Amino acid sequence: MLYPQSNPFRQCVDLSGIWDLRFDPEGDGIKSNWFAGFTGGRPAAVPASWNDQFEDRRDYLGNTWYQTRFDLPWGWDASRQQLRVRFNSVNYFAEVWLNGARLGQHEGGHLPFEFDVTSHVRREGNVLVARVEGELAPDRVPPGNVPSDPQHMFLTQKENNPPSSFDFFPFCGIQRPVLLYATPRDALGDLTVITDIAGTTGRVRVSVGDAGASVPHTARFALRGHGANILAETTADEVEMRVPDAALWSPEAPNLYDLTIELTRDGAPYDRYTLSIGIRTIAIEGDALLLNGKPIYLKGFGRHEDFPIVGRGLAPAVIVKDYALMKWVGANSFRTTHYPYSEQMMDLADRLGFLIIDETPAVGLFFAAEGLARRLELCRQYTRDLIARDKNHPSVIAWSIANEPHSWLPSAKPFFKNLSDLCRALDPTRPITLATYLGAAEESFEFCDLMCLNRYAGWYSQSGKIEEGAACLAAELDALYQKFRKPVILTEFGADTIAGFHAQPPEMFAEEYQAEMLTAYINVLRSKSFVVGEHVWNLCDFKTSQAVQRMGGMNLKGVFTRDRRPKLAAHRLRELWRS
Ligand code: GCB
Repeated sequence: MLYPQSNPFRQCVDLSGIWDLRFDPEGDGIKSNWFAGFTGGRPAAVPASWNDQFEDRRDYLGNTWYQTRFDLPWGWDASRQQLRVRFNSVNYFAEVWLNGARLGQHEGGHLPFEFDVTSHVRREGNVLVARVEGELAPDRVPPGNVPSDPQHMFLTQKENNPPSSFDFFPFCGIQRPVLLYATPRDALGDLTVITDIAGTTGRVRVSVGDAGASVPHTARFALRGHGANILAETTADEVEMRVPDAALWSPEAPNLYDLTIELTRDGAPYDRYTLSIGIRTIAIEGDALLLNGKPIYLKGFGRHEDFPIVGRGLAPAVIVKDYALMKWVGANSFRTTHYPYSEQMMDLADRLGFLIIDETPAVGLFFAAEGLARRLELCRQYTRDLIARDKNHPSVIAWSIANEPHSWLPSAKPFFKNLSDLCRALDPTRPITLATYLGAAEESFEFCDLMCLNRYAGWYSQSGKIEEGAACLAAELDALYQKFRKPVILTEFGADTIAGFHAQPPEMFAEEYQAEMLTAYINVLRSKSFVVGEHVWNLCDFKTSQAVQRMGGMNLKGVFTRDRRPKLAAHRLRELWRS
C-alpha cells in the first residue's frame, strides 16, 4: 500500500480541518438518513480523538457521526483518473458514505483503509460522512468488557472506567488525516523493496505490485543519492539494482536513497512514485541481533500516541519533540506500543535513524473459546495490513505480533503459530517477536526469533524493594534463556513517578525511586550477554482508564511528564545511555 503523494502524475489533498460531529447514543442516524448529510453537528477537529475536545463525552465510545464537504481541485478528472479517499486511522470502527452512497466499512484503529470514489464523486458539493464507534467488546481486538475469570484474564476490567483490557485510554474518532487523492488509471499499486549487502555493494531488489494490470507497460527505476544515479528498466515486475560503495543505513548514519519508479506506455511516462529507502540488513545470529552484520544493542522506550486535548490524534509537533527527547536521552530505538504509529512517525524514524519494533494492535488478547476465531481473523488482518504499510521502512527491524497476551490456555499456541506463520510468509526478512509478562511460561516464544519480556519486580511485586526486584529479574532472565536459547529484549520496566515528589531514601512514586529502579535493572541487563536491548516503560506519562492504581486516570511511568518535562530518571538515563 503506497502512501499518497503529489507529483506531475498524482495529486493528493488533505481533508483535515474542522468537521461536523454529532453524537448518536440512541442510534438514530441511520433511520434519519444522516449518511446523506446531517444538520445540528458541532465543530470537531480532524484529526483528533473526540474524548478530550468536549466536556460532556470524555468516556463516551459509542455511535458518532462525522461530516465534511469538499469540491474537486482544479484539473482533477474522474473520467480519466482514479480517485480515492484514504483514512489513515479511525478508532475503532468506521462506516463511510459519499454523497449518500455507502462506500464500505472498516474495523480496527491505527491502520489505514481507503475507498475508490471515482464513480461517486462530483465536481462540486461532495458530502463525506463517517459513522464511527469504539465500543469495547470481548470479540474485538484489542478486547474490552472482558469477564474476569481465569478463562479470560485475572484482572477485572469492571474496575476500570472505561473497561478496557489494556492500559491506555480507548480514545475514539478520526485520529489521523483523511486524504483525497488521484492517480492515473492503471497506476502503480504497490512496491516491495528488499535490501542486501555483498561486500561494499548494496543490493536493492524492487518488486512492483498491480502496475498497469490491464495494459502492457515498462517500469523505469532510478536510485539516487550519495553520489549514485543508477538506472534500470524492465517489462517484468522485479528488478535488482546494485549500488557500489553503498552508504548503508544505521542509527549513526541514517543514509537514505530516493527510489523513483516511472511507468511508461509506448515510451511515454504515465505514472511516477518516489520512495525513500535505506540499504541495510537485519539478522539474528546466536544470541546477537545484527544490523549490517554487526551486533547492535537497543536502548529506548515504549511510548504512546497521547497528548492533552488531541488524545491519540496526529500531532506532528509532538512527534518531532519526542524524537528530539529520545535523541537527547541517547535512545536509538522504540517499540510501537501497543498499535502501529502514524506514517509520519515511521518516516521520521527512517530519517533520524531509529530502530523500531513494529507492533500490531493485538494487546490484551485472551484465548477463551468464545470470539476466538474472530479475534484471530482480526489479528491476521492487522498483521497483513501492518506489513503492507510498513515493509519498506529501513527503521523497522522486527514485527511484534502481540503485547502481553493472557496466553495460559492451550488455545494460545495454535493462535500464535498461525499468526507467526502468516507474518513470516509475508516478510521473511525480519525477526518476529511478541512481548510477554509470563516469562519462561510463554510457550509461543517457540515461534519467535526474539523474546520480549516486560517486568515490574520492584513495583507491582517486591514493592518498595529495588534490589530484590532486580535479583528477581536476573533469575527470570536466566530461566527464560535456559528454556529457549534466543536473544532477549526487556521491552518494559519502570515505576510510576509523580513529577516533583522526592524521597531519600528512595520511596515508591518519588523521582529517586524511578531513577534507582531503572539503574538497578540496567545493571542486571548489561550483565547478561543474551540481552540485546532495554526499553524503559514509558517515554512519557499517558492517559489511561480510571482505576485505583492510576492516579488521575494517568499511567505515570514516563521519564517525561505528559507535557514532555524531564523527571530525574530522564537525566539518569541520559548519563547511562550516552556514556
Ligand atoms: C504492562 C503493559 C503496559 C502497561 C504497563 C504498566 O505490562 O504492557 O501497557 O501500561 O504494564 O504500567 O502497568
